[in-house]
Amino acid sequence: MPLGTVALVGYTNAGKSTLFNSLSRAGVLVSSKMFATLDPTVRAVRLPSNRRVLLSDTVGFIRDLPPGLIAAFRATLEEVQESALILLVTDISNPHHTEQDAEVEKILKELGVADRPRLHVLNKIDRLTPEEAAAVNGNQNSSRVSGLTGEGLEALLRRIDEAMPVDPLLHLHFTLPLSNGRAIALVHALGRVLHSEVRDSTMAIEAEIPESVARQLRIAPEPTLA
Ligand SMILES: Nc1nc2c(ncn2[C@@H]2O[C@H](COP(=O)(O)OP(=O)(O)O)[C@@H](O)[C@H]2O)c(=O)[nH]1
Ligand SMILES: [Mg+2]
Repeated sequence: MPLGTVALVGYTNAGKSTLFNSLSRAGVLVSSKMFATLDPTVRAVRLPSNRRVLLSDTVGFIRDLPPGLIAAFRATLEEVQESALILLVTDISNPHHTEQDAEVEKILKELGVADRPRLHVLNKIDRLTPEEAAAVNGNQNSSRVSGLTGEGLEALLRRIDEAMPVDPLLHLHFTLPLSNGRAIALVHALGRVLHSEVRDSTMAIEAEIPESVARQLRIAPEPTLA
């Protein structure tokens, strides 16, 4: 059961947050409560194949970001850098969408993720006339959708399923500090916890978790005592 993180990126107003909400509804939200309290921009979503992925919303990409903001901006985009798959969301109804995508592309390069597996999401297809919509060429790496009406979302979820790299489950014993609620929630949402036990201020866990999650949380296997 391969797993990982899918990051939504795109210019401000492209419809990322709307898609974040409609995709997590369409994809059967899991562990919503656990995540809502920890990080409102990350949700676990089940794909048509039944595997789970984390979907991550990001702040808008704006033109000419002041240099002073770049550090803060980078920090919020850590999720993008650690993602297995990037969804580049375009407002296809905006006459400047080509320019906007070029700006986003620059930032993806800056973040060092220009080569990350990617799907292009042509959003707001509902705002086009049938003639305009027909002229928008979808291809293997692009999906025409409307985050507002839900059109194309099931097909997009299937694309995501196909595009996610294989991410094997590892059977690990490890401990996490109880103060690291985010990590504990991640392990429970994306892995299969076989045993857990609170010891002082840590949680000792035996679980099957995806390799990507182990890497992200820097969980190293602990020698099991014979
Ligand atoms: N017509 C239409 N409007 C949309 C669609 N997706 C988003 N919007 C609208 O576009 C605006 C920006 O959406 P939002 O999700 O906040 O964009 P973000 O800045 O990329 O997160 C909002 O007014 C949304 O209601 C869509 O598929 N169709
Ligand atoms: Mg948003």
